[in-house]
Amino acid sequence: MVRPGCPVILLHLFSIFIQSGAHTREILYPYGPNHRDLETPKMDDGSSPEITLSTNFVFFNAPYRIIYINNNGVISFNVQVSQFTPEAFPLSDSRSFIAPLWADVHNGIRGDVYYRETTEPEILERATQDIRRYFKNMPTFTATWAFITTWHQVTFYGGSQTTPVNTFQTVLIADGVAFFTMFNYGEISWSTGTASGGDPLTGLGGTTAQAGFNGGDIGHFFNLPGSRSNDMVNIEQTTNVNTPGRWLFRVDTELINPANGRFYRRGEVFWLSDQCSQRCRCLDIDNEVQCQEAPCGQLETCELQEGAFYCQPTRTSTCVVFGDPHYHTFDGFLYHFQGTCSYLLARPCWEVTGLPFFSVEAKNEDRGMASVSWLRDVTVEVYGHRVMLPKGSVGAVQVDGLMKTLPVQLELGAIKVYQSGVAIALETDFGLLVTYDGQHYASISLPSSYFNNTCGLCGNYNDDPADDPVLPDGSLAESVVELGGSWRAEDTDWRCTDGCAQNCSVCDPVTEAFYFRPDYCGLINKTDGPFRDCRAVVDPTAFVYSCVYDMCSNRDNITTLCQAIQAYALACQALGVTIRSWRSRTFCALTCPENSIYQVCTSACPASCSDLTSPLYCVHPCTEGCQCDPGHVLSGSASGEEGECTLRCTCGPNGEVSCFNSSCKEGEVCVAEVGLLGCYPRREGVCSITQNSVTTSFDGTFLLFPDDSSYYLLKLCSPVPANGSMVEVKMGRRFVNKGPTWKRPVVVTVANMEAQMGGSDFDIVKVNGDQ
Ligand SMILES: *[C@@H]1O[C@H](CO)[C@@H](O)[C@H](O)[C@H]1NC(C)=O
Ligand SMILES: *[C@@H]1O[C@H](CO)[C@@H](O)[C@H](O)[C@H]1NC(C)=O
Ligand SMILES: *[C@@H]1O[C@H](CO)[C@@H](O)[C@H](O)[C@H]1NC(C)=O
Ligand SMILES: *[C@@H]1O[C@H](CO)[C@@H](O)[C@H](O)[C@H]1NC(C)=O
Ligand SMILES: *[C@@H]1O[C@H](CO)[C@@H](O)[C@H](O)[C@H]1NC(C)=O
Ligand SMILES: *[C@@H]1O[C@H](CO)[C@@H](O)[C@H](O)[C@H]1NC(C)=O
Ligand SMILES: [Ca+2]
Repeated sequence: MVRPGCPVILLHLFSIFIQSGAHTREILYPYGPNHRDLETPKMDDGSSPEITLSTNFVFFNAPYRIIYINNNGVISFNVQVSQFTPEAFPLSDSRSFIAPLWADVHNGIRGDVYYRETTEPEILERATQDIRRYFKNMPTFTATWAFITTWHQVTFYGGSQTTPVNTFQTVLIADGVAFFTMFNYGEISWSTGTASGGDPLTGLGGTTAQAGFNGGDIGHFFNLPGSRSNDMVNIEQTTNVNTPGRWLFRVDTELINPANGRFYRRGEVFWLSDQCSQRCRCLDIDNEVQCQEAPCGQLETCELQEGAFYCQPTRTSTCVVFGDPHYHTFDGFLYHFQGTCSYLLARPCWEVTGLPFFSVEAKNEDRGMASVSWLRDVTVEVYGHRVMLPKGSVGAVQVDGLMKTLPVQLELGAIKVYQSGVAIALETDFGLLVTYDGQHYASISLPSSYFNNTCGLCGNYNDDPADDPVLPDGSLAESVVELGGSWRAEDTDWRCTDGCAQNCSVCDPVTEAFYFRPDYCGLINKTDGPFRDCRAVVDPTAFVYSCVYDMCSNRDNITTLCQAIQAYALACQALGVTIRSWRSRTFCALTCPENSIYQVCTSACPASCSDLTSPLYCVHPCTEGCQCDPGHVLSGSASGEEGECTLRCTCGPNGEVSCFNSSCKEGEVCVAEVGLLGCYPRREGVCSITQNSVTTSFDGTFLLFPDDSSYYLLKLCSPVPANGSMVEVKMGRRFVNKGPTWKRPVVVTVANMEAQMGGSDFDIVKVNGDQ
């Protein structure tokens, strides 16, 4: 059963400090029979007997004295854990435990699970040094107690003596006040037992291992990055303490403290050093980080935020296009332009190192009235991709010619496209934010790094509104038609025009005054209205006039009025201004899809099945729109299916997202046809021939053929089906006296067409006898 949404509680973080080649052995504390370790029973899902510790161990604020070592990669408090298929934390029951690698171990087949409580001086000394090294704020920490548990070369349920093994360790360390858990991952090569859907030979696939902490109530938990994904088998290459394979946490406090490690989300951009000289990006493959020399740009400052450095633009400016289009430039200049072609809204005018190129274009259309036009599609080009936000689109955009279901991430998260309130938002890692509501309202927000360097209908972004109506050659335009026409972009619509020059809107003074009333456009400007807190931030004048203009052009059309008011509401919210509820059941009501409800202030980066954590990191102010009901998150389409052929993800009833393999059927390939990705018949069977042999047939056989006959290489065996077409490929006979360049001809017949290749000139192809 496929559900449209899912509850959310996963943390999905990635660590940065990655080096290749983990030093497997060195990170493990000494263990085994030589160190007088005890062993758990060699059985499936077994556990140690109850162990009473010599001291309390404090975990999420609660002291525990009783622990169990469970074969399935779990150290539990007060109760045994024999569950073999891991679940994501937090669990809905009250079990509290520490899971270095929760998966279906079978040490009856292969491997040992060792444990010992210890106060050996050399162990305590090593633990002391490790904690001091990784927790720089605890220089006097002195370990007084440790408990070492080691899963040594254990294989999985359903495996054998020869199936892959995992070696990992948990060291509990304490000084009576502070309590730590260290995970040391040696060699991790399987993730799943066969009872959890794993492969019997590799131990991969299925419901993969989970690592982290479960506090026994819903509020306290921590999932290690990659948990319950195939990434778990690379966990020995990850760390939060700059030592591959090692993860260290202080666990006694309310929140799990991941040492001094700073997590970066996949795709996140940050700078190394307080000079911001190295620009880095966290890739979402292999937990890697890619860095390059790049200083901050103009009007950017290097700032420390939550332990990491970022080049922050000193400010951002927004250009808005709305209604039958009004253009409100980066510098605040307003004009009405009614062209119906494609126009450049903004791009950098010239190249500046460190400033990525982008361009935003809009295609306008007329909607039945020749004198006015409206936005149709907004197209953004960036990092070599072309993303089109089409008119009326909900939950999908076109990426490089293909329709994709939202959310979409490109270039490892450098470009993100997602639903944001009523609009689709496209955001890049350099701070460009383009939104379009699919109806009439688009905005382009650009950081000040592009100051005095933009071209297009959005102006030149130099804080001077007066010089915004400039032509590409730098001179001032004499009319909006001239201005608009000068920024025309390529357009296949031959009938488009640059709009009317004069008397575009016709409204007599009385009607105009009517629309200025506070129950019409005047609502925007009402001193005690829903936007009263915004008046000081965004000047309502231009929006009121635009609204009246639109109402005059679209006489009494309530949709037009709602859109004009919405434009002001969105402009206010984009700047973080609180607006009050202005829609009602009877006025401009917004209908929301199933399982969602209209909110005047909802996250601009709502959680989706592909990124459950986005609201936690959302830097954009809230926006009006449809908010998912509790327990639901956005997914591109109702089934939660991704726009790819290989992975189909569903949101399970307990909040887990499971992606299973639904690749195309045998004989089909995942390709795009007419913009839609899907499973289509494979055209990959290859038969290779030379002049005298079939080197590989479709099924891989080698065949020699004699020179003196002609052959069918391919021919339908059964009669041609009524709806199919005839196909035939023939190889001609060899003639010995034709010279060295002569090639045996190949004749291909499809339906009524015949093509012949070969003969004396290989470059010439004869079709139906003609060259
Ligand atoms: C903008 O750039 C132009 C040309 O590079 C320069 O002449 C002008 O002074 C700049 N304006 C501002 C406000 O920086
Ligand atoms: C525009 O309208 C005004 C008043 O209605 C009229 O006087 C003027 O001639 C019109 N201009 C054009 C170009 O139609
Ligand atoms: C907006 O309201 C103010 C104060 O009531 C008024 O002075 C101004 O003319 C109004 N502007 C518009 C465009 O209606
Ligand atoms: C109002 O304008 C919209 C386009 O913005 C159009 O779809 C709708 O049909 C119009 N409504 C009326 C009553 O004319
Ligand atoms: C999905 O199935 C295909 C074909 O059966 C296989 O080649 C591929 O490795 C599978 N992918 C995963 C992630 O299991
Ligand atoms: C051709 O017709 C057969 C039988 O009617 C049908 O099963 C098949 O899908 C059709 N193929 C195409 C390409 O339309
Ligand atoms: Ca300007």
